[in-house]
Amino acid sequence: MMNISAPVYLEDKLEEVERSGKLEYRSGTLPTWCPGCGYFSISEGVGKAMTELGLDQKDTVCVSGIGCASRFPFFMNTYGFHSLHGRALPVATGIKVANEDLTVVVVGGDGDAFAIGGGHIPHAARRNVDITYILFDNGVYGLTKGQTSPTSILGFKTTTTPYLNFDQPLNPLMMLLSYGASWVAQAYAGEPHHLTEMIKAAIDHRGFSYLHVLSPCVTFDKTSMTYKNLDMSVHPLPDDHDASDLSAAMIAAQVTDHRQIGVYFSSERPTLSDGLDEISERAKKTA
Ligand SMILES: Cc1ncc(C[n+]2csc(CCOP(=O)(O)OP(=O)(O)O)c2C)c(N)n1
Ligand code: SF4
Repeated sequence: MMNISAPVYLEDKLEEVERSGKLEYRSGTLPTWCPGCGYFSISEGVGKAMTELGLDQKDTVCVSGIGCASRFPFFMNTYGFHSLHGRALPVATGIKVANEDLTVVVVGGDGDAFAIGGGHIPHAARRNVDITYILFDNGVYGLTKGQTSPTSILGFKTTTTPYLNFDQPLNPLMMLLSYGASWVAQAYAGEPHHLTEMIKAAIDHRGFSYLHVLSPCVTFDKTSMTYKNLDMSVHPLPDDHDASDLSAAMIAAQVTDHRQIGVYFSSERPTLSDGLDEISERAKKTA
């Protein structure tokens, strides 16, 4: 006899998760992401990291631009700012400078960050704004239905590249390292425990922390950055990697035959707010 199991509705599942009390950072708004999207794993990781770090929801702000990834603040029970395409970092910088006590987490997709928003990243990084930038990299424009992005791999067939993508993808890790980001790491949505640890470390870092998360778009990419391909190509950074050595981090970031996850680089220096506080003290003395 055929065994027909009862359907599971997302609303029921969410209620069950909420009753468990494990995801206090999730809002009552149901995620609109496609079933299987890597973003579920990232959002769960952020919630877990915030819980484990004991962050107060009233002191936490999630900021985004536009795209599937950028819908994230709606699904979080923190303060949120769904801003303009590519403009999350200037908004987040303003929030942090206005109130240093806030924990500011910026999220966005590869298009939002490196296409329209590409001009803002070097400045947030070099000024060492004390915020965390979590980049949801699926190598494609998801929200606008599957065009290539600046991180699309060579040979990727999309609606905008019917004869295959021939544009060299950017190397975001190399870019962030050379922009002067004081903390740079990579994680994978298919490795949720490691991902959560990386998110915690990123938020804990004092200064500009950049976490690049590889995350499959199950709807518009059936061939390139899929779970199957990433499961095979993602490996941890070597045990002897020295995250205090910028040159070592840059060498690791240039590995192309597989994807390495872990902390590439970590260093400490004054933040933008430190600099502004100092200037303000000096100005008061000369006034
Ligand atoms: C000024 C402006 N230009 C273009 C768009 C159209 N648009 C919306 S989202 C998007 C790209 C989204 O891709 P990505 O940032 O990679 O995020 P994903 O949807 O994959 O998470 C584009 C081009 C827009 N909303 N505003
Ligand atoms: S279109 Fe892609 S990135 Fe957007 S929610 Fe669906 S699977 Fe995720």
